[in-house]
Amino acid sequence: MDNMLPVSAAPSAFALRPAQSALVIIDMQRDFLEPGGFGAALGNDVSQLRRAIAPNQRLLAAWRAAGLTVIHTREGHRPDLADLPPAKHRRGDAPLKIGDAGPMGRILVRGEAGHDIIAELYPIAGEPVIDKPGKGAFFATDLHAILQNLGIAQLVVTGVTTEVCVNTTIREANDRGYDCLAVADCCASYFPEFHEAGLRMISAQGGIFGWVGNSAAIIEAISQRSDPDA
Ligand code: TIU
Repeated sequence: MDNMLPVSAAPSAFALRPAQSALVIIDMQRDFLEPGGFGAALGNDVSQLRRAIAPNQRLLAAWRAAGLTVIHTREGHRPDLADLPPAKHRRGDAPLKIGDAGPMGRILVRGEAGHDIIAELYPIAGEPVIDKPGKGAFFATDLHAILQNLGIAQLVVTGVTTEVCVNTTIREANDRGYDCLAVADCCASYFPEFHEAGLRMISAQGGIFGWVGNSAAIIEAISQRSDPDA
């Protein structure tokens, strides 16, 4: 039986069981975090998201050092756009749409530079990367099967954006029976007020979708675990 590490969180302490938990880093892609990508094409200020990079680097380093499961996701589409719903394609009044050529290649298309994960958080060998066509990481992907095969029951969720892909993924995970801990300082939105509201929606009503905590508390907990004297 895996040891249980209490992590300070809202609405109550999260009972982290490291061997049954995965760090799920949502869509930390150049298309969302760097100028010229999908986020910017939608009219957003990408600098709002960049504050989450350093906290994610610290949490990812500690999580890897403890030997725990890491999963990355990327939002994007096939080069032929056959998996792009016309409704999603039409949405927004941006001059550049999904599939159009931008400064980092075709917007939100798999295999293009902008679709890939930022260098600061790049996956290493053995860390599954989930390519997803939607906002939620479970829709039309093999994430649930991968988590089941690994015996994962808890998700520690970070990434962008708080109210869109992070929230959608946590809601999907909640309905599939996972306990989710959203990491506030490792998530970000183009809209600070949506970031705050997106987190409150998770932990409100006694944790209707899960828990909200901070990276420092998680790092402290898992560092104690890897310390033989702790
Ligand atoms: N636009 C926006 O806030 N987000 C997305 O389109 N995708 C993700 O959140 N990854």
